[in-house]
Parts: sequence; C-alpha cells; structure tokens
Amino acid sequence: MDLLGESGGPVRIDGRELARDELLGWASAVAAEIRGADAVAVHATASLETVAAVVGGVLAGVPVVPLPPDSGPAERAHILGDSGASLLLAASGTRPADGEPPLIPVDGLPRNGSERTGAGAAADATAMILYTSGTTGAPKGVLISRGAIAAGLDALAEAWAWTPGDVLVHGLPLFHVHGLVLGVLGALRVGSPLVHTGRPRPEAYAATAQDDGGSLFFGVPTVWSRTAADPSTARALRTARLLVSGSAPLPVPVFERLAELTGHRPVERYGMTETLITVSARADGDRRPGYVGTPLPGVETRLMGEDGWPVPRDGETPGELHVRAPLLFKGYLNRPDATAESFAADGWFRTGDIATIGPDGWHRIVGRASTDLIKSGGYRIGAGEIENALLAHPGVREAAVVGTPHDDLGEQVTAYVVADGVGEKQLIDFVAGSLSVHKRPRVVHLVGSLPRNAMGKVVKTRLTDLAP
Ligand code: MCA
Ligand code: AMP
Repeated sequence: MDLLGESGGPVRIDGRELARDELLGWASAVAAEIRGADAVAVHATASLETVAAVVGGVLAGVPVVPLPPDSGPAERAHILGDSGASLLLAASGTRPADGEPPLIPVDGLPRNGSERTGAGAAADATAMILYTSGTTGAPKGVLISRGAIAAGLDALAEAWAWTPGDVLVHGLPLFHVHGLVLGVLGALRVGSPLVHTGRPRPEAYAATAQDDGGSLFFGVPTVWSRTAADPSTARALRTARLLVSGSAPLPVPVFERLAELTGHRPVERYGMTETLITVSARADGDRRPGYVGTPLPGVETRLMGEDGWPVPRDGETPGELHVRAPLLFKGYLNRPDATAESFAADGWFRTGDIATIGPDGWHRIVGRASTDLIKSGGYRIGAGEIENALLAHPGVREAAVVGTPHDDLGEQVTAYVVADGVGEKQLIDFVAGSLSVHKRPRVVHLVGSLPRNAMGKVVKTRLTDLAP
C-alpha cells in the first residue's frame, strides 16, 4: 500500500531544502540498498539524511527503527539487538560501535532513484519499530503497520482540515510518532511543504510564520509554554491557521495565554506510540482548555473502572481509557507477554491513562494509572529503566524514581536513592552516561531508607514526604 501521497511540496530541515522529487530520488536510492533487509536502524538526527533514510524504508517496505541520536550505549545496544536491524543508516562520518550493524552512508548515495510510491508492501506490513518506555525494564519495540500510519494520518488530515495548501512547521525530534510519523510522513502523505526548524524554538516558529507562510504548527506543551512566555514571538503566530499541542497535557493557563497572544485557541490532541493519535479537537469545532477533544474518525473509546465495569460518560467519573481503532500497533516486538497484558480480554487497548468523557463526547485526561511513567518535555520515561540504571552503580543500594512537577518540562525525573560514598551529581552523570541524556534525573535525593509497605514494596506516593 502507498503511504506517501502522489505529489507535494518541498521538505526543509534546519535550513537545507529538497524538492519532493529530489527527496524521493534519494530515498529510492536508499531503498535499493536495503531492499530485503528484515529491519534497518536510522541514526535519527534532525536532518534530511534521516528523512531520506526513513522514506527509503517506506519505499523498500523494510521496517525502520529510529535510533535517538543521544541514546546512551546501553540503550543503543538494546534497540539494535532487540530489533534485529541488519543495517545502520547514517551520515558517512558515523562509526558504528563494535557489534553494531554495518553502516550505509546515506549522504553518499545518489539522488536519482526511480521508485516513487512503495505501493508494493501490504497494509499490515510493519513500517516502523518505535522504542518506548514502559513502567519497568528496557524500552519495548512498538510495531506500527503501514495501514495504521495511513489510517492515522488520514484521520488527522480530516480533523485538522490539513491540505497541500498548508505549510507544516515544527522542530520536534525525528524518532517519535509526533515529529516523525505526524511531522514528516504526515506532510509527505498530505502533500504539504514541511519546514523543520532543527529544534522547536519559539523564535524559529515565529520566523517561519512570517517568512515562509507557515500555517500549521506542531509543538509539545513545553514549546507552547515557552511561546506563551514571549509575547512578541507569540504574536508573530497570528498569521497561522492552526496551532496543535500534544504528547503531554497542555496547562490551562498556557492555552489561555496562547489564545490571547496569537488569536488562536490551540487544538489539543491525545495519543500514544502504541495507538497513534486517537482523540483530538477539530479545526472546524470547539477547542476547550484542559480537554483533548473527541475521538478521531474510526476510533472508539470507553472508560473502565478498577472493578472491571464501564464508567459512565458523565464528564466527572474517572476511569481507565480504552481504545479500539484500525490505527493501533501490532504488538511489542519479542514481548508477547507485554502485548497480551496491554489488551483487555475483549480486545480493547488499555492506555493506562485515566480520563473522563462527557455526555458530549469530550475527553479529559486526568492522570495515569501508574506513577511509573513520567512525561518530561513530551518524552515518555519509564521509572524502572532509570532505577535499573541507578542500581548499576556500585555505590547504590536502593533507588526509586518518580516524576515531580516542573514549570518548563511539565514533570522532571526525580530519584530517591540509598547509597554509600557517592554524590548526587555523580549519580546524575552516571545515568546520563548509559541512557539518553534527557532521561537522567534532574534531582537526586540521597535518603536513609525508602518508604515501604508491609509487603516490602516501595510506596512511591510517600517519597515526596522525604523531600519534595
Ligand atoms: C532536553 N533535555 C531534557 C529534555 N529535553 N531533559 C529532560 N526532559 C526533556 N524533555 C535536556 C537536554 O538533554 C540538555 O541536557 C538540557 O535538557 C537542555 O537541552 P536543550 O536541548 O536545550 O533542551 P531543549 O531543546 O530546550 O528541549 C526541550 C524540548 C525537548 C524542546 C521540549 O525536550 C523536545 O524536543 N521534546 C519533544 C519530545 C517529543 O517529541 N515527544 C513526542 C513523543 P544537558 O544540558 O545535560 O545537555 S510522544 C508521541 O510521539 C505521541 C504519540 C504523541 O502524543 O505525540
Ligand atoms: P508516548 O508514547 O511517548 O506518546 O506517550 C503517550 C502518553 O503521553 C499517553 O499515554 C499520555 O499519558 C501522554 N499524552 C499524550 N498526549 C497527551 C495530551 N494531550 N494530554 C495528556 N497526556 C497526553
């Protein structure tokens, strides 16, 4: 099935631009190099090379595994080993470490391949394996099919009235659903030009609105709160058509300030790596601060109580949000146990998010079922992975990690550690050395003991009593 639309505008990343045809010619040369591979990893910097490599995978029908470029050695080894990627696509200067797959230098490939659509692959073929954190252990590989991506993007195009006449602008990382699936494949499927600003800096968004006719802007709440704090930058977005926020809750005061300064009530939408985007406000409808909207076309939602019974749609009673849709993932790679656990017996996907649904269908996300998933600046971080990284230090005896409120990032990673002969800063640097830098704790509290219940399990809700 074809994932890319038939025509479209140029793609610009961090100041370098390619016409769509040049990009497809380059991606087609990538496709010729990788055809037949079980999976390929892409060193996913914010660059045209990453876009050419990912689109090459789409054209060849080969699953793409984006590697966060700041991954630490433990994380990178896990992703490469678990995914079974047999080639590494990256710029020519990159040196694969011992045991890593051989490099295909993307920048050295010609730009004149002739494959343009990749229509040969089946709808249920895996397009991407995206690694994402769970509550415990190492990140899991989420298998996302071509059909799910196509359905997810078409539903968003309909809800947001996204057309080739838009200029999409964002600067998000190219290894998650938000920046890569919506922000790159979305533009290529819809046919709108894409301006990626390298990093999601509010001033860069503002410049694009003024100079390039940027109309549709994607950001995580941290980006929007930084924009709302800078009135002249925010005012430059008045010429936009739609400002979209997602990946974490948009605080109500940020929504309101943004509306006041930009003249746009932002569209908030909700999703997960496993489900793509399932609920959103619409371009032609209401947008309500604190609410994430109504289900996208083709998506069904329900709320379940802890007792296993459905919760009423009264806008007040919270329950776990379950979803059913053609855009769900195929499962976690090599983890049938975790896949089975994430679905209810009757086949609905259990998001782990706690929500309310009003009689009018409007959804509000009010929390998460587990304290072990942290959202920092839009990144999903599993407490268990950070605890394991801390426990690998010889001086650490016990460790417990939670998210605590942070003005800029929404939540920050905070660790409570029982340790001998090691300081806070050393522990932060130690984690940063093995995992992505953004996963390191921002705060470490060295404590005498951790609060435990009668079963000996750490009571995370009591950790902040030790130190906030
Ligand atoms: C950067 N740092 C962080 C974070 N980002 N620390 C904790 N949490 C973070 N999110 C660290 C850097 O490693 C660096 O450390 C220091 O903070 C300053 O980095 P800098 O690069 O200046 O930060 P920034 O560029 O201002 O980054 C903030 C950011 C970024 C722009 C909000 O975090 C970001 O791009 N977030 C987007 C995440 C995202 O796309 N999530 C989508 C997944 P040091 O000083 O030590 O070097 S969710 C998804 O895909 C679903 C389906 C959905 O719903 O969208
Ligand atoms: P990820 O797989 O990184 O996309 O993380 C998915 C999680 O992000 C969801 O389970 C939610 O907890 C959170 N999330 C995404 N969008 C929103 C939103 N608009 N409001 C609140 N939480 C969100």
